Amino acid sequence: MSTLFSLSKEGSSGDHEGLALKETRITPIRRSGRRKLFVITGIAGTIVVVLALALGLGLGLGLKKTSNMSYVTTNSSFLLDQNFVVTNITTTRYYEFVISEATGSPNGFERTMLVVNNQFPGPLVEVNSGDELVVNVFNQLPNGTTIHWHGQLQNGTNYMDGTNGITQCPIPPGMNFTYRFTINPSQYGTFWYHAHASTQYTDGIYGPLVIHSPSEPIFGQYDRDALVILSDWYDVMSSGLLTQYLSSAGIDGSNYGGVNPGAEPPPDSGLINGKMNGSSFDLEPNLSYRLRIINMGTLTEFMFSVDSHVLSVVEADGISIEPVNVHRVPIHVAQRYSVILTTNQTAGSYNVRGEMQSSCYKLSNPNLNTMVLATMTYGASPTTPNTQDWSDAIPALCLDLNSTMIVPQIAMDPPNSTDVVQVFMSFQQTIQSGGTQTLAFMNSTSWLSDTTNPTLLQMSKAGIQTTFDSNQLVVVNDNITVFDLILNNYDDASHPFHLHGHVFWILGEGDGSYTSGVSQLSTTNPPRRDTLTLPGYGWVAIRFITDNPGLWAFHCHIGWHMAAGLLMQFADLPGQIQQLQIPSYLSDQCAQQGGGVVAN
Ligand SMILES: *[C@@H]1O[C@H](CO)[C@@H](O)[C@H](O)[C@H]1NC(C)=O
Ligand SMILES: *[C@@H]1O[C@H](CO)[C@@H](O)[C@H](O)[C@H]1NC(C)=O
Ligand SMILES: *[C@@H]1O[C@H](CO)[C@@H](O)[C@H](O)[C@H]1NC(C)=O
Ligand SMILES: *[C@@H]1O[C@H](CO)[C@@H](O)[C@H](O)[C@H]1NC(C)=O
Ligand SMILES: *[C@@H]1O[C@H](CO)[C@@H](O)[C@H](O)[C@H]1NC(C)=O
Ligand SMILES: *[C@@H]1O[C@H](CO)[C@@H](O)[C@H](O)[C@H]1NC(C)=O
Ligand SMILES: *[C@@H]1O[C@H](CO)[C@@H](O)[C@H](O)[C@H]1NC(C)=O
Ligand SMILES: *[C@@H]1O[C@H](CO)[C@@H](O)[C@H](O)[C@H]1NC(C)=O
Ligand SMILES: *[C@@H]1O[C@H](CO)[C@@H](O)[C@H](O)[C@H]1NC(C)=O
Ligand SMILES: *[C@@H]1O[C@H](CO)[C@@H](O)[C@H](O)[C@H]1NC(C)=O
Ligand SMILES: *[C@@H]1O[C@H](CO)[C@@H](O)[C@H](O)[C@H]1NC(C)=O
Ligand SMILES: *[C@@H]1O[C@H](CO)[C@@H](O)[C@H](O)[C@H]1NC(C)=O
Ligand SMILES: [Cu+2]
Repeated sequence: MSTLFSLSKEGSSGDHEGLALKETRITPIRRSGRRKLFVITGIAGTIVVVLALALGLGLGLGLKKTSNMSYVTTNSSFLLDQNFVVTNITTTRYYEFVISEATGSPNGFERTMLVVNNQFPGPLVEVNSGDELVVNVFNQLPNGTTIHWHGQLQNGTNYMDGTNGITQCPIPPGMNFTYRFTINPSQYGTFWYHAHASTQYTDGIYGPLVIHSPSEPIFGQYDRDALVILSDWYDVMSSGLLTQYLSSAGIDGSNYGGVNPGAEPPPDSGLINGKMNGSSFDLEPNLSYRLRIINMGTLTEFMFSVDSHVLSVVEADGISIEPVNVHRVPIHVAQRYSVILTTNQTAGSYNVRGEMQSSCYKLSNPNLNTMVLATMTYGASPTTPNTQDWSDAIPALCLDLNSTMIVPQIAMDPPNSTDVVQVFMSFQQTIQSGGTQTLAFMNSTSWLSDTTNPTLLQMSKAGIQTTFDSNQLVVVNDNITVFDLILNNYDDASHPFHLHGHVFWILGEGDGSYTSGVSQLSTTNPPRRDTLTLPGYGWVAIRFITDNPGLWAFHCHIGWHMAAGLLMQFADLPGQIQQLQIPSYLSDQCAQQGGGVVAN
């Protein structure tokens, strides 16, 4: 079966006969030749998977202690340095990243982790808008890896986007890749970086990227900066869980109330700044703090709050917004919000809460404590807080902060669209030799990375290419196009979608399927961001301009879903791709791939 994309010129009629809602999930479709690594046969294959997991646990509990792997460190403070000079005079900032395995126990359970510079979360990268950023990544893992700079426009440097199979090949073990790019002068706010190969970031390869600017509308309107990194956490390596997730039987449901092929592994814990229930924010009284909240998790939407403190939301994904007061902020995977918190209540200690929205999972984990706590203290010695949570109910909708609350301070109406792309995402059972497998689809394509010939290199060699192998859905358009992208969800769960290399406008969202001319769209200063949540059995309409030459992933940021294929690509201005200054070591590393190992 081959799925080749050619640009649909007729625009969207909004209808999609034959794809009835709720029926798609179980439509079996026949595919072959995919994911041989994960194809298992009958009972024997299941035993192999189970044994592999048991072995993994054994290693985790026993052998590891005798190895000479170093122990991860976690910073005790996540306050930003007040002496960082925010300026529009640009400079070059150098970082060295060593990616390696290490032993750690963020939730009290010791395991092998994958980390940057032996730190978890990874080191802070702090720059001004317009700075050049140089990060040499030295891969000391036994597997290939890449580092993606989430939300960076990478205008003219698509090859520094760090996306396995799209903009580069995995950095081979023992090799370096130097990421060098200019932070777009128009960008500031809260970002992050993470591994973009298979589900590696789930094991710990992630950290914050803060971009300052005197031009940021909220610059100078608060006293101090602090990071709040939320993540979900597993007791075992993600690679084993991924093999189970993509297997015929699915995740071993015995711990979770039954077998459910296609259901994501639910996490074992949640973390705030790399710790379960142990982080502390030691603040000064009577100051305003900008809390930069980043969800670096793999599956979980969090509801963030601080007892007795109203939060004023001022940033969403790097865009300053009109301040809006809330008690709680919902934040899905890969999203960021900044909130201003004023330390003007009674001196003492307060609970900081990251409540995991486990109702969004397909499988529940009875051992998961969904209320992740940290302690905020000012004007007193820290004690265990006995403060009360806000009493307002949390809607179990698994949705974003209401769009009506996201009003960009720098108002910008989008230009009129010149083209429409409609896409349907679904999970479908596929038939493989000897079993079935639940994969994720954008239209009829389930993505599989080409780790030896990324689509960017294909295009840089071939010029304007419009046909790709059957695992790539690529929208190619050689003119600057203003796209309306309509994404319809045939799954009951919501999905946080991220578009690389662009900031998009959110024109609308709703239940059911989008209907042209009926579904409400807004083009008056709509929210702009880089990651949004597509509602379960719903739709979103976003608008963006294809003025950034290169290949850009558009994918669900739930690690399991991307690895199951929930990714498509946009090729902007392919006529300019051959002019990109792709470093020769990028293609050299493609020639050095081991071959055969499928690593989405
Ligand atoms: C840089 O910032 C200074 C002071 O904040 C301002 O006067 C100047 O116009 C800015 N320069 C540019 C190029 O933006
Ligand atoms: C952790 O602490 C070290 C040393 O104080 C500092 O260099 C680094 O930037 C800190 N990392 C984060 C994420 O704050
Ligand atoms: C390397 O990849 C293999 C195959 O996916 C996996 O079994 C193994 O756990 C990975 N190792 C690390 C350290 O990620
Ligand atoms: C990779 O980078 C590290 C740190 O800069 C350096 O020590 C090492 O020699 C480099 N390795 C290779 C293969 O270039
Ligand atoms: C959090 O940690 C404190 C101190 O170690 C402990 O008393 C408390 O029971 C823990 N709470 C949870 C929910 O784990
Ligand atoms: C605390 O600060 C917030 C935000 O500035 C303000 O709305 C509130 O009234 C203040 N409360 C007290 C007790 O001063
Ligand atoms: C904050 O300032 C007010 C008024 O200046 C003062 O009464 C109060 O004690 C201060 N709060 C703390 C915790 O120091
Ligand atoms: C968002 O807010 C608007 C205006 O308050 C309201 O009409 C709408 O129902 C809200 N949407 C959701 C999903 O809560
Ligand atoms: C954009 O579309 C609107 C509504 O269709 C139309 O009134 C307007 O003239 C268009 N603007 C431009 C610049 O084409
Ligand atoms: C996805 O499928 C729909 C319905 O068949 C079609 O209209 C649309 O053009 C397809 N989108 C892409 C990007 O191929
Ligand atoms: C790009 O635009 C030009 C002029 O409007 C048109 O002739 C050409 O067909 C367009 N190319 C594509 C690939 O749409
Ligand atoms: C990228 O740079 C080109 C050329 O300077 C410019 O026309 C385009 O608008 C830029 N795109 C973005 C997303 O910054
Ligand atoms: Cu998803």
